[in-house]
Amino acid sequence: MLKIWGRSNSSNVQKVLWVCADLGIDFDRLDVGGKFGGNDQPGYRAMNPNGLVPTIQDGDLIVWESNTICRYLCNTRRGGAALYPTEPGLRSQVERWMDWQISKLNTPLAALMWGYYRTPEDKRDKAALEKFRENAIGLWRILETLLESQPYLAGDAFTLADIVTGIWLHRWYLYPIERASRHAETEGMVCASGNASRLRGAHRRPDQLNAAETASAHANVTLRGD
Ligand SMILES: N[C@@H](CCC(=O)N[C@@H](CS)C(=O)NCC(=O)O)C(=O)O
Repeated sequence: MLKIWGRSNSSNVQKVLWVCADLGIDFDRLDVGGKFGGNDQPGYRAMNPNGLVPTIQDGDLIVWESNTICRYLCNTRRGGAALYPTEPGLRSQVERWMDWQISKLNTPLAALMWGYYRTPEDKRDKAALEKFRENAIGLWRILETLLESQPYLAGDAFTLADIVTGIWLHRWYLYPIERASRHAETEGMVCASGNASRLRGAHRRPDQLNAAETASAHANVTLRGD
């Protein structure tokens, strides 16, 4: 059986759990990282030298890096091509948003999380947090603009692109910040558009989750542990 190391309140673990839920993959998950620790142990480091979660084991194979794990699961499990199309052109549309999530979106969204949930109020760098907030709004606006003309990030169907950005969109709506830009048009795009809420809503699919992990993508999506 597939083994997953990683606490379920980690954004990167949640991507993997979401894929498992959608594809009906059974797994054993071990709480590692955050308050559970274990990721600094030599045994864990031997699997994943970064000491980060998630890591998976499938047979003899160890895989780390959450987006890579998501692609691997889609490549090896029945039904995976729906989330990760095999046609090269369509696949590129999924992969570009997965790369974009890691290279662009992750930076301000993670910084806001650390700034608000890992930093005491009197130690927060308010100017930096404001910059990250504005940066994030600009990035969401890119998605909003795309979603004006198509239902999902890679086109007509829900894919890994929506999953890896969706976990951050969910958090974005939990942050104690003003999500609207100072500009009415950005406010309209980021906050009022049904597209944002559709993508956000995609995260809330408890019917798709197995009983053991319902909490991971639903009630147990907490910011503090990330
Ligand atoms: N690029 C890596 C990042 C992994 C990562 O940063 N994981 C965080 C949790 S979201 C982590 O392991 N933090 C240390 C901990 O939980 O103890 C991936 O996508 O898998």
